[in-house]
Amino acid sequence: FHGPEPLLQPPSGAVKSIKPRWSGISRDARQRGFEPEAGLQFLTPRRKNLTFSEFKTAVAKLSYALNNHLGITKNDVVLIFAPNSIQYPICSYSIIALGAIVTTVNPQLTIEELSTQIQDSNPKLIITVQELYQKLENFDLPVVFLGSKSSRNGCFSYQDLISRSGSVSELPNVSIRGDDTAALLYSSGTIGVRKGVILSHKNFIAASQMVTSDQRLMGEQDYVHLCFLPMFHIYAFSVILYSQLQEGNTIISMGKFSFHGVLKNIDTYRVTHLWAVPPVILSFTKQNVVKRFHISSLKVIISGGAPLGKGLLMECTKRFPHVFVLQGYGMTETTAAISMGSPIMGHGVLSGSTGRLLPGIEAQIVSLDTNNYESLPPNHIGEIWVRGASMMQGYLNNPQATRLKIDEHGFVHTGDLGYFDDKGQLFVVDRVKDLIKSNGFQVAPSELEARLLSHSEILEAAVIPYPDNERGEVPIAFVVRFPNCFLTEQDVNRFIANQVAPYFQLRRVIFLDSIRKSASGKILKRVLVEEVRSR
Ligand code: AYL
Repeated sequence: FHGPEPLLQPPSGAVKSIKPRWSGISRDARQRGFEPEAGLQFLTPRRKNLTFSEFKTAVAKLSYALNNHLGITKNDVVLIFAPNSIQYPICSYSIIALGAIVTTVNPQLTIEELSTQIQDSNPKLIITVQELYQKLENFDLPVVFLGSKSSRNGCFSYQDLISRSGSVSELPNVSIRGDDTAALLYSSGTIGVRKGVILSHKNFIAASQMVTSDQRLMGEQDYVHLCFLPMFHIYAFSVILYSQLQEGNTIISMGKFSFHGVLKNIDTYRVTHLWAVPPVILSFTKQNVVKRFHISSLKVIISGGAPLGKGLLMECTKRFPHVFVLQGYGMTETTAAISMGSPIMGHGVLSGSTGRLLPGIEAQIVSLDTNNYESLPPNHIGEIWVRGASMMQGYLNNPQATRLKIDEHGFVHTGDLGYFDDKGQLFVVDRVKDLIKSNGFQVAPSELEARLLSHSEILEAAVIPYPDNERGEVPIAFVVRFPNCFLTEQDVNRFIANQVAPYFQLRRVIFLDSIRKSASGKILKRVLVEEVRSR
């Protein structure tokens, strides 16, 4: 299901809390011919754009219906199991406005994985689309379909619920405190079990203030953010939806990433900001930009979610010379962003760093070699620990995992390896657990992956450790070749051998048709470990 590609469009200062920037329709939107009809409109699933006041009314109507017709009240959990759409943020905020808790699910999860999340989070209601219903049939829970009709008995349709709310246009009057839970987002579980991350209202407020602080310095502008990243994931949920809507920016919702679709949307909607993950940057650098699209509106491309080699960043900058290509770093447990490059401050630009810490975040780099948690000076690599108002409240039903992640001083132990340079720019190297330890030396798989990707015949690459009796571990590589390329294992070995110390030469190269990635662009290393075992 990737339906039509709707968009959220802000005018009318209804949602603004600081100062109404939008009065009527924006200049830019007018030029683009998005002018909405006067007054509030009845929302139908086919409507393709929304003003801020229409958005607020839709949230008010849906919260009213969730409360009055489906009995959802404060602290109840509601699960959204759906692809990106214009209704996604409406549903999320309707739940949160009631003081209830939203939990989101990747539509690609299997029934078993879904079942684990349902047991853990105990939702009272599921919001989904017809196409995904098959996976939900065996759960005895009320269901709302995002659409105009519900084809099943005992289920409700979004449209029906909105209609039942009549003339309601104000948000529910519920007492909500900053520490109340707003969302339960599940960590990606690329290595271990997925855990429910408890995020409060205060966490989201802090995160969105941090992420948009830079835009405020840039002055009043009509920014347009493209959202093809999945809305169920913290990256899109916090950094794009929550933060940009509260800032009064336009969001263009895209169902699924395609290079062609992205260029077309940049052209049509004059997109200024594009949020991406490394595989997307990779596809930008390895495909030709289609000349017939006008992409001059694009100002910033931000990559995050997984390591991005400096080589790729440079390549992408060459492809889009008028654009700042930057990195952001964050995690679900920190309500997304910890650090981010800034075009105005000039940090993170072309350096390969993830920028400087966002305002209000403290960090230290802690030595891996000792057990006394020594804090390291600039240019020394260690584990990144962070603290601030956007740190999670803990993991749901898992006090032990919570204690391991957040210490008594409030520092989140990220499990990531990195360092600060002299200018305070944070470089994220890789995950501590993914490091390959060979003969007492350590190498980050991301470093070898970046070297492999610099080969003109290699489309995708991944490196994992492999047990070795003599050396402890050795690196092995998975490579996807460009179509019609006949690179051999020997060629790849030779290419790497010329660049690294002998103990980091590849023990084996396995050619694949594709490499599976998580929603946030992380290589699913456990899938690769199984792949090696099966050979
Ligand atoms: P989760 N470089 C290297 N690794 C990264 C980076 C980066 N720029 N960003 C995230 N990661 C890895 O919970 C890192 O291992 O959230 C981190 O612990 O799915 C893990 O991803 C967290 O994975 C933003 C805001 C990116 C958010 C995000 C992604 C949050 C991913 C940029 O500005």
